[in-house]
Amino acid sequence: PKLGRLLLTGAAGGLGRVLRERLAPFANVIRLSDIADIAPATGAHEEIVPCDLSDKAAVDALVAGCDAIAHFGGVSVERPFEEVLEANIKGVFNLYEAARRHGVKRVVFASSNHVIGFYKQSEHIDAHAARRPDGYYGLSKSFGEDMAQFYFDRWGVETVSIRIGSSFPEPLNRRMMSTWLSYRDLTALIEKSLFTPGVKHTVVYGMSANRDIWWDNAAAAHLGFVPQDSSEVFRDKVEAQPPVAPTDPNAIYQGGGFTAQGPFGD
Ligand code: NAI
Ligand code: 15L
Repeated sequence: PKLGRLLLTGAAGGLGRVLRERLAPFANVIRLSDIADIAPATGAHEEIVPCDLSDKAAVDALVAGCDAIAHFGGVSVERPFEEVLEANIKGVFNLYEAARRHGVKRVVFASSNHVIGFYKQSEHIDAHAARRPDGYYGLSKSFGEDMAQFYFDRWGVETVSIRIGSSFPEPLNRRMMSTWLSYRDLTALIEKSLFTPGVKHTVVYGMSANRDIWWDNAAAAHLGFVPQDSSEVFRDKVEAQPPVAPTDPNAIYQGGGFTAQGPFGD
C-alpha cells in the first residue's frame, strides 16, 4: 500500500531527518514540517511546510490534504512546563483537531518511554500498566496518548502511539542496552502503524530485539511488528564505559535520568 500524502512533523529533528528518507517510499508525497529550518526539498515527492505546532490555524493548514500523519515534532526532552505546554500539549490538540476537521484517518504518534519512566528496571510491564510519567515531558506524552484515545472514541481517528525507547544510531549507555530501537526497526514499526487495518488506538513499545527488555508488546501483537536488530552487538563497547552506581537513577528507573530532572526556575 501507498499513501497519497504523508505529513511528517519534527522533520528537522534527529529522527525526522532519518525518517524523511525512510518514510518516503510509503507515500507519493511526504510533507515535511518543523519550526526549525528544514533542508530544501530534493524532488517533487517532498513538500516543505514550516509550522509552529502551537499555532492552531497554521496546524490546520498544515494538515489539510494529508492522508496520514507521523507526529514526531515537539519538545523531546524534559523542559519547563510552559515550553512543554506549547509544543506538546497545545500542539497535540491542534494536530488532532486538524485531523478531525480534514478527515485524516491515521496518526502515528511518537510517544515515549517517559510515560512509564518511574517503573523500576526490575519491573516488567505491558501497554496496560498504569502510566507513571517521569516529568512534564512524559506527562505531555501521556496526554497525547489520551488525546489519541479520545479522538478515536469520539471521531474515529485511529492512532498507533509508539512509546519509543531510545532511537539513536547505537545505544549510548547501559540503560539503552534495554531501550534501544534501531532506525530500521523504527521504520518497520511505523510502516506497520500506518498500514495495519483497524488499529483503533494501539500503544506499542518501540524497542529492538534486545536481550534484557522490560516491556511486553502482547497488546500490540495485531501490528505484526517483529524487530530485526538487537543492542547486543554493541555490548562490549557500552560495557567498556565506567560502571553506573547502583544508586544512580540510570540504574534504577526505566526512564533513567529523566526521573531526576528539575525543579525548574526556583
Ligand atoms: P528532536 O528534538 O531532535 O526533534 C523534535 C523536532 O520537533 C525538532 O526538530 C524541533 O525543532 C521540533 N519542534 C519543537 N517544538 C516545535 C514546535 N512548537 N512546532 C514545530 N516543531 C517543533 O527529537 P527526536 O529525537 O528526533 O524525537 C522525535 C520525536 O520522537 C519527539 O516527539 C520525541 O519526543 C519522540 N521520541 C524520541 C526518542 C528518541 O530516542 N529519539 C525517544 C522517545 C520519543
Ligand atoms: C526520549 O523520549 C527522548 O526524546 C530521547 O532523546 C531519549 O532521551 C529517550 O527518550 C531515552 O529515554 O533514551
